[in-house]
Amino acid sequence: MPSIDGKRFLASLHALGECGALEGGGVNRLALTDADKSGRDWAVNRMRELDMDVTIDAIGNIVAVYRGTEELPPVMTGSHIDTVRTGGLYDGNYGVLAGLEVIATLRDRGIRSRRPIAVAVFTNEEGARFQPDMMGSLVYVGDLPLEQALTTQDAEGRTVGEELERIGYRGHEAVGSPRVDHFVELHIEQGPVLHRRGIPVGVVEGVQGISWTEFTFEGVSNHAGTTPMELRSDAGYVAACLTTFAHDLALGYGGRQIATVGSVRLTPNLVNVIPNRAVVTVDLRNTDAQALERAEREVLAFAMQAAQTQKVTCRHRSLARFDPVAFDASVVDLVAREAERLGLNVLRMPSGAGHDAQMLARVCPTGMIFVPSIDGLSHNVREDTAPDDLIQGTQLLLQILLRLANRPS
Ligand code: HGY
Ligand code: MN
Ligand code: MN
Repeated sequence: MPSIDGKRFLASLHALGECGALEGGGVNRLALTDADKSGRDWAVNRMRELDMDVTIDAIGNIVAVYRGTEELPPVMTGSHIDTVRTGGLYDGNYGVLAGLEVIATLRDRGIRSRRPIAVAVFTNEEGARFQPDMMGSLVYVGDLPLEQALTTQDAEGRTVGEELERIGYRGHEAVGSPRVDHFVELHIEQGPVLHRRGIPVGVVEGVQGISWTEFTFEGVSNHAGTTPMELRSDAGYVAACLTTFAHDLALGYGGRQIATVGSVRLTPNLVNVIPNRAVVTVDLRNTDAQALERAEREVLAFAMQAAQTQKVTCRHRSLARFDPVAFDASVVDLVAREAERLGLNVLRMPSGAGHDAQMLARVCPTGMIFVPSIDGLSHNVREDTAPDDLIQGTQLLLQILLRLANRPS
């Protein structure tokens, strides 16, 4: 098996990290911003340098194909290069650049596998600006109508379609092409498990369920100094109650239940005005589908009750909802086998984060490989992974892609 060029690969991570680089470290490449465009341009340019056939589809997914010796559906890898506002160098970027390093290694040696190998950059995996997350891959597999995705708005009212047009990535290729033979995504764990246990490879068995809900509470703005407590309709207070309720509910459930209130927007957001409006997001996740549904019901019931007590109205809408996903057992076993062939210790585990792989799993045999995140940090500018782990993970990806691309049937 050919060995990747670790130095070249690490340099590519830092080169892409220049696109949308934040002062003091980290990256801000929110989906479809100019920074995302600069990252996309960098990736497309690299794909073309590697003589790959690059297509851009109607939702902006970029698919680059390294031709095989036979015209067959490609084995695909890839991930995303959009980030959260306080992103790191590796979330998503690692999987895309590792895929390109695999191609560069094969090309250096003039190796052509039987099946083509594709590297994909999926649009708006993060869902930080436009919801749901994994938007591009969900459209790619046909489970989110293209029109619905294109008309999705951000908080300022700009649509996905307009922003794709503006950055020059509203492609003409029909979504979902090419049809994919297998999909394998390499990603950092983004949690503490592998690093804490000193294990270099996570064999990902699936992804936990994800539920994002936006609550809008509306009360009455009033003077902070003259309004007696019993006369208030304080939307901000209901938002605070919901925040602590969701947190305590997750602690009470135990197991893998987690809850996050990541965004609270108060209006008019002034020190001496009782807020008349609060828009709150609640992110609930669990590997257990029933427990997740129960948590959703309890959070909704509490929100309605708390609003009523404060004489505040409550509206809610789902921003994203995905059931737990199990990856294809044969791909999961292949990841474990190839890691062991490299003499690497492995741990079979679920993914806490959502990934494009959970969407590709709807249309082809799919699996994921994790490498450790130092101190489990991610969605944080200090996100970091040891260079050896990054290189080992890429070498493992190369072996798995070649096994799949060269298999006889
Ligand atoms: O939210 C997630 O799990 C992913 O980062 N989109
Ligand atoms: Mn990611
Ligand atoms: Mn992420």
